[in-house]
Amino acid sequence: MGCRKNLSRLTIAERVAFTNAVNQLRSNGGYDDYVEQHRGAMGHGHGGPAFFPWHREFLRRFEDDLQAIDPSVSIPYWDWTQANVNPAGTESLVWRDDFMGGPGAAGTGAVTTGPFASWGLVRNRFDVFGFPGTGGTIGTSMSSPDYTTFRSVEGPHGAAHVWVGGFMGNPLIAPRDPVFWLLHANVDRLWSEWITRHAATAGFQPFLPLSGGPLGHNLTDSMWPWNGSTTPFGVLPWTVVPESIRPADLVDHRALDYFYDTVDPECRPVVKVRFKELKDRLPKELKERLPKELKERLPKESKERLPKELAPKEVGPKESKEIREIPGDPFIRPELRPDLSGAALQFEPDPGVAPNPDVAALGQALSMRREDLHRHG
Ligand SMILES: [Cu+2]
Repeated sequence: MGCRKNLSRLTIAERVAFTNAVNQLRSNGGYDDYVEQHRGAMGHGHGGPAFFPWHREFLRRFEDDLQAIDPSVSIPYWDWTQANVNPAGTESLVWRDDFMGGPGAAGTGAVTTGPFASWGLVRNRFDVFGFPGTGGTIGTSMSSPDYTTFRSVEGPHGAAHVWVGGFMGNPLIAPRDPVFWLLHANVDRLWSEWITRHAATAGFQPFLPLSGGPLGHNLTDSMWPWNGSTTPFGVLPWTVVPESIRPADLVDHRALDYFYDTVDPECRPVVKVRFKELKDRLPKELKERLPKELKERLPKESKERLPKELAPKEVGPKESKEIREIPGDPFIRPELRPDLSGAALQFEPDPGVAPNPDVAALGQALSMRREDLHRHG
């Protein structure tokens, strides 16, 4: 799965990851095959109904190749109907050194900046704060539930190609400029948005015609180069096993396991507003739900879980009263208290025996102790 995001939402790390993967694919020799496929598909994937599904499959394969290099990468889209600048309006988010590089140089049109500076790209000398526009035309096409009307979006897409110019202005070599993928991700997003918007319309068809169109442009026609056909030329070696890829296989982008931030909930941008909503909503839900559960379940559970010997014993009023009634020393039960009566402590010296001074002293001490106890008893 991957989220195709508006390029203006990419982090610096995401920009770098994307351009790195594209550069690596080119170093691996896997990039130029795509340029060739596109060149061969002038009649197959352009100027007719198959324009949208053909490029969908084209992008999906390219994205697969990028993800084999870096699984975190998805193709960002360039919404060319609006300016893509930083909030202060001081920087372009497209034509910058850590992304697509700048416009072409005066005279030659050579692109000498950015991650693709060594590719020998050629572009117009456009204003990096400008943009192709065409949003009004696209909006009109999008509002119709009829595919034949919608697919006139191919026109504004062409205007964007021409605005970038250079390689991009020439359909035979347009994919040589990596901005091609960003422009076409936007075309693909528009198709997805249009389908989502009109899917509930009675009799809606995400693609037409079902039949009667030129070969390769009907719903269940297989499309070159993924059908093994050698017209206009064979696609070996990059597609070894002929496959039958038809427009019908491509009408649901979600089934192809990628998503758009403007269409799919999985991909919606997380912004501060959403966090604030969560913050406001959570305590409310807690009030509504959790206290009830706490009352009914949690205390009961904790009592049951407590070992028997640790469960608190109730102290009855009688027991506690008895403890308080013990006079004197509360730590000795009445029956165990020593007999401190006068008779028990009476000491009479033997008359036949000379008084032992120690015994006399002991008797004196005992008498004093007896008197002391009686006073406090
Ligand atoms: Cu194309």
